[in-house]
Amino acid sequence: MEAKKRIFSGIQPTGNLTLGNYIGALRNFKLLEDEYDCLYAIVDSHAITVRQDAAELRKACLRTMAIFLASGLDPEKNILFFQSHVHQHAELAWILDCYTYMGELSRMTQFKDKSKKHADNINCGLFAYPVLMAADILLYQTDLVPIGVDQKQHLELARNIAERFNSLYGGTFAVPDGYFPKVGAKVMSLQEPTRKMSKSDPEETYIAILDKPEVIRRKLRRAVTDSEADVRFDPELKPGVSNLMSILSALTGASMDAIAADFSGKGYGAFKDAVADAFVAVLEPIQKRYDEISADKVYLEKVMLEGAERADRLAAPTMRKVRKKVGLAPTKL
Ligand code: ATP
Ligand code: LTN
Repeated sequence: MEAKKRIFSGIQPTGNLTLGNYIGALRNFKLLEDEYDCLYAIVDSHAITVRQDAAELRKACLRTMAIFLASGLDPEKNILFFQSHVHQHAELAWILDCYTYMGELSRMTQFKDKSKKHADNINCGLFAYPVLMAADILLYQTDLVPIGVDQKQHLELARNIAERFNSLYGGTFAVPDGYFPKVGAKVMSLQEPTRKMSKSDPEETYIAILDKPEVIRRKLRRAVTDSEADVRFDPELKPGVSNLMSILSALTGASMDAIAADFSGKGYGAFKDAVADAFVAVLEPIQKRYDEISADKVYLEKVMLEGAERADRLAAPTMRKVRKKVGLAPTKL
């Protein structure tokens, strides 16, 4: 039997996971779990590239693991773990730092955006963030990386680093491809629909996976649209309405034409209510499971320890190979 292809992806435990994280990443994680051999990490080391409150970050880590499980990911089929529990991520990142150019990292749009947002803390970790992400991926000989389009540039860099290393030392890393959702690869902010919905932005700009129905309805009623009244897909002229249409389409499978026809002449109020209903229908069962899982600390601990052990075993052969190729001191003479 042919071995299954390998998947790796990560989500930062920063703030509350949003509907963008769900549609762009989490939902695909679940869809891919049978066909591939999957590792899904909560990338806590990435989270400290911006200043975090330690107690809050610790809580967000566990919350994120509970959301992984509540969204249906099976911890037997998938390896679910915390990045910082598997030391090879940091180890490989250091080595890959030495094979990545300052110029390449300076061009990363996420670095430019985050540098603007955190002008008082433009640290080396923020700059080297994409190298740690490359290490996450390359450590496991990953074939496919399910991500939202905002991460495309980072994946491209990981591919370049892998190819550079392979051409210097011979085949060491698999060169990974991206896997992007067909609809909803970039869910936009509810308040500024030309910007990505982001969990580190203010509350009213996103729907969180754990938002209660009344909060979802309130946020949607306040979502920015335009001064017309027709539900029509036109991201240039009608970014707000088009974003809500994309989300509705991603959640229900309805085409843009069908959505436009359904709401023709009904105005934005009815449209927003329908979008809210679709959110609630998808999120309510996840929230119910979340409440059960997050109360079960013994189970959460078991999942995270087993995940880290399994990931560690898969990471070890790549790390041995890399150490040898670059000439680090052998551990056995
Ligand atoms: P932060 O605001 O803290 O930078 P984020 O909301 O961008 O976080 P990440 O943890 O960086 O979330 O992203 C996890 C995954 O979710 C990535 O694959 C990313 O591409 C995807 N993702 C994040 N936001 C969106 C979005 N608005 N639309 C589609 N996918 C998204
Ligand atoms: N950089 C990503 C999170 C992330 C990731 C990864 C995604 C870290 N390591 C490896 C895919 C594969 C982000 O900011 N969304």
